Formats: sequence, structure tokens, C-alpha cells
Amino acid sequence: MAEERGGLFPRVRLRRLRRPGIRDLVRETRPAASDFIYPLFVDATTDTPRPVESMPGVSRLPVEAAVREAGAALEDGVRAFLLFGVPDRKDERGSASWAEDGIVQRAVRRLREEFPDAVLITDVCLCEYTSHGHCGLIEGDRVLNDPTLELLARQAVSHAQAGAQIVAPSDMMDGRVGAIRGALDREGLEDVAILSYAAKYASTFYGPFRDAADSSPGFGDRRGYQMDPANGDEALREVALDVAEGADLVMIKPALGYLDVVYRVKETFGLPTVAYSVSGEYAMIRAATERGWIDGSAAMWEAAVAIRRAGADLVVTYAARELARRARAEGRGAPA
Ligand code: PB1
Repeated sequence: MAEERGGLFPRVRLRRLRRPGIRDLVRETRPAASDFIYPLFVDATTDTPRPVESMPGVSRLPVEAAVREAGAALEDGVRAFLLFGVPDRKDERGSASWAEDGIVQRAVRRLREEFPDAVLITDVCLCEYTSHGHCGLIEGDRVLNDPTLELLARQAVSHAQAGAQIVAPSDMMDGRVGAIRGALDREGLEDVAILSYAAKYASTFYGPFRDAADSSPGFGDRRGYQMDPANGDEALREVALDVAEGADLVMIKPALGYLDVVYRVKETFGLPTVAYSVSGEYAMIRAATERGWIDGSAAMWEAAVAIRRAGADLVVTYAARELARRARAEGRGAPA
């Protein structure tokens, strides 16, 4: 008999629950395949897939290639897609973003036609469509908030009219959720939901995305509208305002460096909460994997489990297909 050493040991031994088989039984966080939202870059400038060098495994896709990729992802268990457009023209106002024959609008119609049950979410912003690369209209070196709202609303309505069930404003202009909600309702699109990028930080980890979408700001940066990474309390104010304006789901972005914010937002508001594991997070794991420094599949899964454990209900991730396959395998009892 082991001598008493105070406390509850040796009667209590937590390792008893880490034995093979038991460990799986008591697992607390179990992502499902449908928890992963798959971002797709739909590109009007190419007839063939264009790999994104800084994001191994990710390509900018012409519409029909995006349809094929979505079909394969649905086979893996993915249920929702987040569409980003790469237009064949850009101008000061980002007018291609609300064009009826715009690249995202065309992709949504084709995906809706091919996969009626898929959930199509569209990113609403100007940065991919403006010649200056900012998320709003500019005057001199200022990004204008209020005049931008009407353009974002037009874009969101055009996505909804094409068949998107959810529109996701990622611009970080004040008042955009209310402006979009009002425009959708006036157009009889009251069933279309809003996923607000409510707590979106001015992060270094967006670099690869900006390569992929040709969306880097032509001057300055986005700190005049995206949040300071040092601020957690402010995120709760952002979410509260977006919920009051009509957000149905809320997003924190990036994810891994912001799990405290994910936790606080879910605990405070209890709404469907999405965390976006951004391009830089994805690229870091892929790069370390390519150098043989880390087990990339295990790292992607561990990151996804951590984001879900922190309170996110859904995870936007470029690794959605492999994570969905892993979730299905675990659900069938494969060893974790
Ligand atoms: O994966 C990513 O890095 C996403 C980047 C994100 C897309 N919503 C924004 C990053 C940026 O500020 O450039 C694009 C802003 N509309």
C-alpha cells in the first residue's frame, strides 16, 4: 500500500482515465466535420487553378474548378463555404463587388445550382475590388466610414440575390451590420443571415491572404478600422454593437492568438460563434511541415480542437477538408 502522501493521491489517479480506450471515452471536445467552414477563392482572371505559393494546398479557382472543389469537400463532410472574389477589374469604389455578373455572384449561382443544400457564405468587403486595396472608400489618406456603408450593403444584397444564405462583412466599418440588415430587409431578403466579423484584429497573420487575393492596401495599413491586438474588452463592445444591429452569428479573427477573446465572446453572448483560423496560421503549420519540423496533420487537428475548446462553434479554416475527414474518422472510433 503506497504510503499516504496527503491530498487525495494515491486513491485518486487521473492517469486512470488516460488509458487506451478510456481516454477517448472521456474526451470533452469533439469537432464534427460540419464544424469546419471552407474558404474558397473564386478568380475571374484565370481559366485554370492558380496555386497560392504562401498557402500550400490553396489555389485561386475559376468558377467551375470551385464547383468541383466544393463537391469534393462536401464528400469529406464539409457543409459550409466562405467565398472570396478575385475580380478581373478594380476601381476606386470597388464596383465589381456588387456587379450582377460579378465573380462571387456567378460562383454562388453555380454552387447553388449544383449543391442546393450547401451553405454559401460570402465575404462582404471592398479590399479585393478596390484599386487602392482598402476595405472602404478613401479620400486622401482617410478611409471614409459612412459613405462605404451603402456600397457594402449593395454588395451584400447582390450576393443574397445570387443565392448566398449568409453574408459576412469583414470590412470593420462602424455601422455596417445595421446598414446591411436594413438593405437586405428592404429587398425582401429577411431570411438571409449576417455573420459579422465582429472582433477582427489588425493582424500580421493576414499576409498570405493578401497575396492570394491581391488585396494589400496600396498605402498605409488597416489599423484605422481593424482592432488593436492588445484589446480584449473592446471586442465585447464590438460584438454587442453588431448583435444590436442585427448580426446572427459573430466571428473573432484571427483565432489561435485570440482564444481568450473567443472564450469571452461565447461566454458573454452565447451566440453562434465563429473563429477564423487565418492564412498566416495555416501557412505557418504548412511551412514547418514542409521543413520536417512538425507533424502538420496533427498540428492542424490540435489547433482546430483548441479553437473549438475555447468556445468557437465553427472554425473557418483552409484545412477544412482534411479536418472534416479526421473528424469523421474519430466519430467512427479511429484512435485520436
Ligand atoms: O485568411 C486570412 O488572412 C483572411 C484575411 C481577411 C479576409 N476576410 C482580411 C484580411 C485583411 O485585412 O487583409 C481581408 C479583409 N477584408
